[in-house]
Amino acid sequence: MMSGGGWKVLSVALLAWAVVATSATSFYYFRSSDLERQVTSFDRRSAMGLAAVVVDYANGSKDTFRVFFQIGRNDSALNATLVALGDEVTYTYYPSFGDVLINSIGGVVGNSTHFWGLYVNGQFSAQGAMNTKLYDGDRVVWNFTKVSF
Ligand code: B12
Repeated sequence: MMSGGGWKVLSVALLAWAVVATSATSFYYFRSSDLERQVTSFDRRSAMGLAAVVVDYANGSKDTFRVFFQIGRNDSALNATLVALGDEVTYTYYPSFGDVLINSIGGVVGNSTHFWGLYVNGQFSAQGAMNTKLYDGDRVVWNFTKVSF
């Protein structure tokens, strides 16, 4: 048979245990969802993509390169082109567009009749190479295209 004092001690101990257990549970719950969020965003940031960069000189000569890039980091068509071709590419930055115009590839310079047209997955890009974002599996084609205007 427990005395009145004994019950009191037991109740206080149980109450203290309930408070500690509840605080610990919520602490670990929030900690784990925070970690989960960090892991998911790390995955998203570090996801890799693979693109093909094709240079079509429109004279029967074509070069193809495979370029890895990091989604959300260096995923522009310009970056893939520079990784593939390095200093074989020259370009001019236009602040008004916040983009670049590719002037020459492999020593072949755009002129009044031909320019280096940018295509992604067969579509003529509506923006320059810097603002054209790539996704895994994309195919970038630089085609020495006849000016039609
Ligand atoms: C002429 C022209 C071209 C010519 C420029 C050279 C020349 N011989 O004149 C050529 C054919 C090379 C060209 C190419 C492209 N062009 Co262009 N072009 C134009 C156009 C019709 C007129 C520009 C112009 O003469 N302005 C008058 C002069 C006085 O101003 P300027 O600032 O000095 O003009 C220069 C720049 O516009 C620059 N330029 C031309 N096109 C582009 C594209 C980009 C991304 C940049 C950074 C600069 C640039 O070249 C001009 C002459 O030096 C404009 C449409 C328009 N109405 O503005 C589209 C325009 C500027 N072009 C455009 C695009 C998308 C391209 C391409 C990326 C298309 C492609 N998928 O290949 C390519 C560039 C690819 C590469 N090699 O990097 C877009 C730009 C959209 C954007 N906000 O980024 C525009 C606005 C057309 C449109 N509405 O879609 N283009």
